[in-house]
Amino acid sequence: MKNVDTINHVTGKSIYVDDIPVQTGTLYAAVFGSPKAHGKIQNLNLTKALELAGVERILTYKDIPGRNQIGGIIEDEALLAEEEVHFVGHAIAVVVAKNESIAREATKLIEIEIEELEVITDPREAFKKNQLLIPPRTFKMGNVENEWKNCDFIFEGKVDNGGQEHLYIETQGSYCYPMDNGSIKIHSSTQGATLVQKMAARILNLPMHRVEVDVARLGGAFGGKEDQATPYACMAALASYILQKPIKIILHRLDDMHMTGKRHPYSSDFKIGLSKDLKIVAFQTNMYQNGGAASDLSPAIMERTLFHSTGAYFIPNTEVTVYSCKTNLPPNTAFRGFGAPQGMFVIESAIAKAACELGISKRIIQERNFIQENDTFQYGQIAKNANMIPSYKTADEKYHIEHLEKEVDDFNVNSIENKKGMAIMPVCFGISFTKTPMNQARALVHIYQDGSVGISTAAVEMGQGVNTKLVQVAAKVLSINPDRIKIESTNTTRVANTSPTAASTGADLNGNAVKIACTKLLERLKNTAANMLSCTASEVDIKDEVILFNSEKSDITWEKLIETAFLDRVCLTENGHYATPIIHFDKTKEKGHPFAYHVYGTAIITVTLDCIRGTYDFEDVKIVHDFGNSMNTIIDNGQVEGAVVQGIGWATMEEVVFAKNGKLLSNSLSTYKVPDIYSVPKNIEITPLKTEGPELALLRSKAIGEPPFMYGIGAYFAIAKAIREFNPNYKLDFDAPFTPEKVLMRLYSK
Ligand code: LUZ
Ligand code: MOS
Repeated sequence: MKNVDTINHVTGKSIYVDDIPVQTGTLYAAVFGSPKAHGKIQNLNLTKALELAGVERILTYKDIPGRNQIGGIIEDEALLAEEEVHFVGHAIAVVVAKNESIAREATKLIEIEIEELEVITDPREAFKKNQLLIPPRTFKMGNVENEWKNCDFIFEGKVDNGGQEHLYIETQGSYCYPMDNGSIKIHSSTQGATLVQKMAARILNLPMHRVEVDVARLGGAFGGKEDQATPYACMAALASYILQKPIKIILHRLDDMHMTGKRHPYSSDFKIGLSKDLKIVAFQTNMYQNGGAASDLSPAIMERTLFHSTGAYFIPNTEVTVYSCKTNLPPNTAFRGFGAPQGMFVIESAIAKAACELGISKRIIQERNFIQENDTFQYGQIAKNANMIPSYKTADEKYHIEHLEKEVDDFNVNSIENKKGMAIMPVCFGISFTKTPMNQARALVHIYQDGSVGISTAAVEMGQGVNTKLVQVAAKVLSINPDRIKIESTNTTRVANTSPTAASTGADLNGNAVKIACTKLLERLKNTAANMLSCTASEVDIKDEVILFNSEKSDITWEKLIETAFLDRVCLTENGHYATPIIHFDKTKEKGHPFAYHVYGTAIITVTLDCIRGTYDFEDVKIVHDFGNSMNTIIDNGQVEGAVVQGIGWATMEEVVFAKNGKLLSNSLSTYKVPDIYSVPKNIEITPLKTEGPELALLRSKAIGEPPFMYGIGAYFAIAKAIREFNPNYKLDFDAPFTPEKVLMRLYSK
């Protein structure tokens, strides 16, 4: 089934926040952000800005009727700065004006004096000064200290990874207007409608039932709108509530780039010990997470880094510590993978270092250490249906890995200016929010009198195709034509207390809620059909919109059934509630069973370097991916392709650069390079691993959003390999992204 939104998207008919027809009297807001990364506000002079014709009002923290606090996990983030600013772009005031350009113009007329304080942008420096957002956490298994002496080889090293700009096509935005009874309605480009509702209620000192949040769809999010759509929705809500006017705020791309947080850069130290037969015996790492100026989602991201710090491997002795460091950057936030890519980059680097020192292929060490059935993850969960080795074996059978390696070697023998490199990237990613209570969802299903169906859930459609999957579930359970089903906007008055659409769980959680609601409706409708046919409910069924009696077609159609049920006063509405069973986690022991299941896969990435220029081409990515029993191969393949390209972008070309004074230098699309159609691998071949799929996945179709992102990490090691082919003196180092500049330096390093 094709994505239900495709035609509206490509014909420009889909409505995003900025497309909502505005009410008469709508005003526009723009944010005044701090020009300095750290300091005390000595004086804020709004006079000139207020004098600009068309400016209606400028709001500061003093105008907030409730609490000036939007921190979700830790309450350490003000909506509008009070005495101090902590990063460049830190919101201080909201200008409200007759139109957008006046509002923006006025922000430039605001005068501010800031007594500057020391600026820290580096997480290790923050750590040295004891600037931590939260206490560190450690996961361990076995006993690392005892085991070093039993290792035949020990290697140590340092690993750095950069940030990543989300670059959703639709920037952060909100449209908000007052309703009667002192209520407000907020349209927000958020992944988490309830998060916006809760924070706006807090800011305005309203009960949550006075705040309605509606999300039609997002123009991309990638995690960037899990938490960071909230401030802009709250600013619109604040202005709307105070002025009693409709308010629109849409961030300019350049403001969005410098005000919002990104993927977390990490700097890490590792120590890895191996036995003679290349089994990893012990692994120890300290990771310094660059959290930015406030906690935001950093504690949860830290947690997922810990969970995935051993990658796709079983390591009997581990000790992994993450420090969440406070720096003067915008608070870093959720981004596809959510800390897992950073963790996996470290273990892959450690293996690469060992391989390089031992003079063997990295693949040999990878192969010997993959996690297997019944192995214990360092967080206590036992690996079940562990598809790592099956995915690798399938890749080997289909693509003949040694043969591919030989092809690369042959090419390199005969080529001087160009060198090829190949790398294997295994993925094992846990599905479920790591915070167990978040793994719940609800669906509200209405069947209307004409037999059409309207469904509301907590899921936010952001291009990932979740609405299509929800349609498929309802169509399958009710056995009706998908055209009869419409997915409504995500709205807090229809579905309350939602988890954000995140953690790759959107389809599993909300789809299962839809399945539960539709199943209940089906049972009820079978009773109606049984009455109509004067038989028992167990004798009837619905197939392709026709009622079956003892498996034979009757003359009762879906429409007739619904009409009769309505006249019989049968309830045609149902609510489904789903909470992932089995999962639990004990933070005091750092052990439990946090994930419903894992997604596995193997990618083989090949690169060709231009050794004169340092540029590269990824011509070929071959993937064996564990989809389970994919319910929609068009959508799922699209997610794999997009994720791989985004992952390669993070590992190679996307370089977020801040100056020492905390100013973002890669602040536009001319200085921040993302993969374009020319840098996308020419061939991305995706082979589904043949499995049944787990029961806890929606219709046994595994979560797809994030896992394939991490295949992109292989790009780094493919490049490293190719550089060594040209320059044998190059000792591997681990400092992503591997930009052409860095590649060129290493091609000629001594
Ligand atoms: N968001 C979140 C996530 O709040 N918790 C998670 O575990 C998570 N994992 C991946 C992406 N977003
Ligand atoms: Mo996310 S990184 O919002 O799943």
